[in-house]
Amino acid sequence: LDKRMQWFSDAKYGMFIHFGLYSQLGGIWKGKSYDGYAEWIQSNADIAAQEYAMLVATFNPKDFDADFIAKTAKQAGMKYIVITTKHHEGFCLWDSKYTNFDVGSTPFKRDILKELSAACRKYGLKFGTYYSIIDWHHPSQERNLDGNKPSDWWGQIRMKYAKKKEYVTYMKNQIKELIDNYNSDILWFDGDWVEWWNLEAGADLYQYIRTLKPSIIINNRVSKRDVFKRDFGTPEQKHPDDKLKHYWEACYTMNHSWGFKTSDNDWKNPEVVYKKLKDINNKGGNLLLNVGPDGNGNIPEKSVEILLEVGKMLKK
Ligand code: FUL
Repeated sequence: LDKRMQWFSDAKYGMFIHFGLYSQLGGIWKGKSYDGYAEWIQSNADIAAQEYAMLVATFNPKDFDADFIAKTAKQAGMKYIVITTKHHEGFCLWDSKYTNFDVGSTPFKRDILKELSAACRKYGLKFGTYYSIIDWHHPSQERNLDGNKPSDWWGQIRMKYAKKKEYVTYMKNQIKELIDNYNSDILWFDGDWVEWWNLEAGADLYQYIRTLKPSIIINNRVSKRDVFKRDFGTPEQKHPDDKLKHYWEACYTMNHSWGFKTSDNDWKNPEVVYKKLKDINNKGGNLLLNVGPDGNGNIPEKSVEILLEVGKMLKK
């Protein structure tokens, strides 16, 4: 057993938060409701990056309450929180030195990561940061908007190879901010499936981060997930039937979408969530259960209800 992984394997249960510019849309663009994950709306509705970027001017989640979120997670029996600091859209929930496409440029201005990391410390929770490798806003990448959707839906993000080095430096600089300024305990990557992100690039990034903060825990999506495997596996909306030899954490939503979606009201019963948690834990895994705050920063009431209900069952 790896000492560095001890707290993680003891934790068993954490909160995932999907929050970004997309939270304002709730899955609707220009009056039309789009199928699929709400945080994917830029891609699903084929919105050009410049047009999408106008959402910065209206991002004002005035009800965002980090203390309430951390307190709720604690009451729910969770031991850590992982928040999307930068999802595929590229917008940063902290005031980054390396871009203006961040919360510092919104009317809201408040540093969401600063508030949430402080609240996590207050309630004795570990603080994790999700960071997407794919970035639909960064000039190094462009989505395929030529009208021919490739048959491989996931492959519609192109890297302009001349700018790849610049982007990797950007990632490293930002990740250093997440560690230096918010003392991130987990780096949770995503988007490793794109063809331009290879095993070597991932291994190099992993090493860089471990050097910055040796005790940090990094998910397997930092590199090609199925090959790289370290530090923990990340089955999504499913989990293995048997015990595994390596560390893992299954992530699940309580409805269907990760990002807030107005039309997505098909919530799991607290009993179902409780059973899932127990089953995952019995097989040696953690559950990372998602909430998607709306554009005002409020977690849907139904989510809070489920969290607290499951928390009660855990105390019995
Ligand atoms: C996926 C992403 O594409 C989804 O939007 C979500 O963040 C999920 C947890 O991971 O790969």
